[in-house]
Amino acid sequence: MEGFIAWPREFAQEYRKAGYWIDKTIPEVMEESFVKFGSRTALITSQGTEYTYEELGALSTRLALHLKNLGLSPSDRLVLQMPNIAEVVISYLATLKAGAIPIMALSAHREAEIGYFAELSEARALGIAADWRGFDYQDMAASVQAKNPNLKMVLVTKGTPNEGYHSIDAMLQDPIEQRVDPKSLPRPDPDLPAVLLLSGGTTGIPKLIPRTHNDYVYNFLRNAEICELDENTVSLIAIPQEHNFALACPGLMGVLSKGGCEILSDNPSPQAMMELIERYKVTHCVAVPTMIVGMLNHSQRSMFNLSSLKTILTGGSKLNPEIAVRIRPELGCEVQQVLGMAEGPLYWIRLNDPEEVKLHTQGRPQSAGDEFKIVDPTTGKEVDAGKVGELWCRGPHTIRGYYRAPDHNARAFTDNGFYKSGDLVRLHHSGNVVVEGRIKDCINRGGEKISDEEVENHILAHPAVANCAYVAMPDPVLGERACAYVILRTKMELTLKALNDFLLNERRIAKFKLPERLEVLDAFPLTAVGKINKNALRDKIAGAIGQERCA
Ligand code: OOB
Repeated sequence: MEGFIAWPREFAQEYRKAGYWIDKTIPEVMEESFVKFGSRTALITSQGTEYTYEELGALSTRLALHLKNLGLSPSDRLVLQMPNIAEVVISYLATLKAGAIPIMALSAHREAEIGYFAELSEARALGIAADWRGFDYQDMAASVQAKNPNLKMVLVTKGTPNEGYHSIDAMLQDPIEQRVDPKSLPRPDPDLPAVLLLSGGTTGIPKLIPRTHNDYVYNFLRNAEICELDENTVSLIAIPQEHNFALACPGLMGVLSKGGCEILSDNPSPQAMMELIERYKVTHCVAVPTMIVGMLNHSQRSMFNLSSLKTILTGGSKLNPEIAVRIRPELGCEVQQVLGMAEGPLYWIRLNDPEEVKLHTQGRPQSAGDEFKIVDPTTGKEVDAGKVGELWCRGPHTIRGYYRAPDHNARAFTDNGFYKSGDLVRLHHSGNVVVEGRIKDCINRGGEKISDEEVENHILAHPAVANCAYVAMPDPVLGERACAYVILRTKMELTLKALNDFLLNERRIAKFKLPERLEVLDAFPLTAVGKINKNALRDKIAGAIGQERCA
């Protein structure tokens, strides 16, 4: 596939020999579960819909046949953008069954992001919910289509489709499998991309991450083992289903591979999460640290029966040890940390690790086939044991390159295929890594990653702005929020509201990327080589916030 970088042959051979790659496609592995666990409940949504394994299997095959009928061909890209509703799961599985490649967008994305993914991937289809939380996704689809003639097919759920668009709900009602043989669905090559994930943590504009059937199947099967999932697992997912953590770490597919049940919720508030934990006797809760803090500090926590909870799986941003120690005494369950990346690397705590390791480190590689180094990013030489350096990773579930991004790949990967994560870590004496910071220019807003450069480009388009720097400021709830430093053009004025109105209405970017503070300067501090000194700006805003809190 053009724009996709495969693992070198000798590595592929080794990964097969070691049994990591089993040459099954994602639909094949899922189908085994649909047959094996037939009448068990596979999925319950916070909107109250429930599906058995059999039903999920049958409905996703039905929709796949309809997609094929509409002209979706093997390897076509489909941008999947839905909130946490059952249709996101069914459409994801159906896209794979049709041999097409879903691009896992977030429902928070807007025209800027969706248009960019559609253009970069030359997507043929877009799957959306008609409108959700007051936003009209069909309007957005029309604008994206106007600029992307490849985007022929818009598939719509939860509402009446506009003219020329197709109703997913109607297709799910129409038993096409009685007319078209499901065996006519294609079988993709397991060495080729199955899914395109979005990069969270990279420097620069967002990238698309090709995950192959072989690498992604291994990813979720291995994660399901590490998290000790089984048929009795009830897993609550209230982060976006399209996120790698929710999809495959072990996520939806890990739970389904073991016969468990996923509770999919579109409400990430601590109250809603605790209600669902009690109602469905949730055993495994997937949460970014902000959600854990929310549950721990919720004033009515004692009103909920959380006794079913065995483990909270957490990652996406750093869990402070002070929070980690409160989890067992206050929530009555274990915490299992993961340092994960959509690019593939996964460092997991194991459930039988000593307390010190569980609470103070972010884990070790999921696989014996994973290699990692902690290096001085300027020289590429490994740092002394226990010292902080950049984490570089290579292995059977770590990509060798972003999709259609040759220039960036030359910077983000070493010549021998290590992915330069941009995360600063140190090796704990137990062999686990501890995250100490990062060198990549992005903001981690409660686990949601935002690229500085992407938003800076939008801010620079504002007529009042001469120059800008978008930097992280510390936040007690989300860990970080974004602050925009700007230099204004002569005689111009700008308020945060005016800037954000511009970003939302003119540039049409996702709301979670909006700066939450605006600072106007006459000049920026510069580094020795004349670049904007972002570290100095980050220190400046952190200092200002610290002082305001004390005042
Ligand atoms: C997960 O994936 P992404 O791609 O959204 O973000 C990756 C970045 C990492 O490079 C790191 O900077 C940060 O998120 N991160 C953590 C962390 N887990 C991820 N930082 C500190 N502590 C952790 N435990 O965020 C992701 C993917 C799969 C599973 C879980 C999270």
